[in-house]
Amino acid sequence: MKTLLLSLFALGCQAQQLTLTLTPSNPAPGSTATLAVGMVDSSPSSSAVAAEFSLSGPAVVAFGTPALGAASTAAGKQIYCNGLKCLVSDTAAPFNLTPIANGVLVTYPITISASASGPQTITITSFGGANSTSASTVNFSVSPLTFTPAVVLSKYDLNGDGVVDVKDVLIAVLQAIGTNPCQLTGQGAGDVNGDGVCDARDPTTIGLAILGLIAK
Ligand SMILES: [Ca+2]
Ligand SMILES: [Ca+2]
Repeated sequence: MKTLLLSLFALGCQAQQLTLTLTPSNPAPGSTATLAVGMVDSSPSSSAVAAEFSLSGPAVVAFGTPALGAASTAAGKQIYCNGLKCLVSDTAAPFNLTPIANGVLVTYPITISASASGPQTITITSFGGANSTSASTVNFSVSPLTFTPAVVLSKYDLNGDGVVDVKDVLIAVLQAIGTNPCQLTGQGAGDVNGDGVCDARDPTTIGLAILGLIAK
C-alpha cells in the first residue's frame, strides 16, 4: 500500500503538463506544419483556469501567428501573446474562471527552412498557471520536442536510395518498354516528366539530371 501511495504521489507531481505536438511530425524542409501546445491536467487535477508559457526554436523554424486551440476556445479563454510568450486566460472582468479541459491551448503555424536538416529541437518554458481560487499557482512540467525534417527525395530517384544514378534510369526504361507497369505518380513513378506516359523521354530526362544539365 505504501508503495502504491508513493507511486500515486509521484504521478501527482507530474500530473500537470504542457505538451508540444507537431503535425506532421516530421515536416519536410520548405514546408509548413502546425505546432500545438497542449495541456494535460490529470488527477489530482489543478483545475487550471490559465497558463503562461513561451517557446523557442532553432533558426530554421519560423513561427507564425499563434491562435486559440480547441480547449481554450471551449473554456471561453483568450490568448495574449508577446512574440512567442503567450498567456491563455481572460483578463477582462468579470474574470472567466472556467477550468480548461485537457486539449490544445494554442497552435502556432511554423515554417521549416528549405535548408533544414538533422534533428531540430523546440523548447517550451512554463511560467505556471492559476486555478480558480487564483491564490495558488499551477506548476506545469514541460519537455522539449525534437523532430527531424523529412528527407525530400528527388523525383528522379526512382529507387529511393538517396542518389540519382543509372539504376534509376534502368527503372524508368523498364516502365517505358512495358516490362514493368508504368507508374504515373508517387515515389518510383517512371513518368518523371509528368506527361502521362512512360516512354523514352523519361529515362532521358533522368540522364540529363545525372549529367547536371537539369536540376535534380
Ligand atoms: Ca536512386
Ligand atoms: Ca513521361
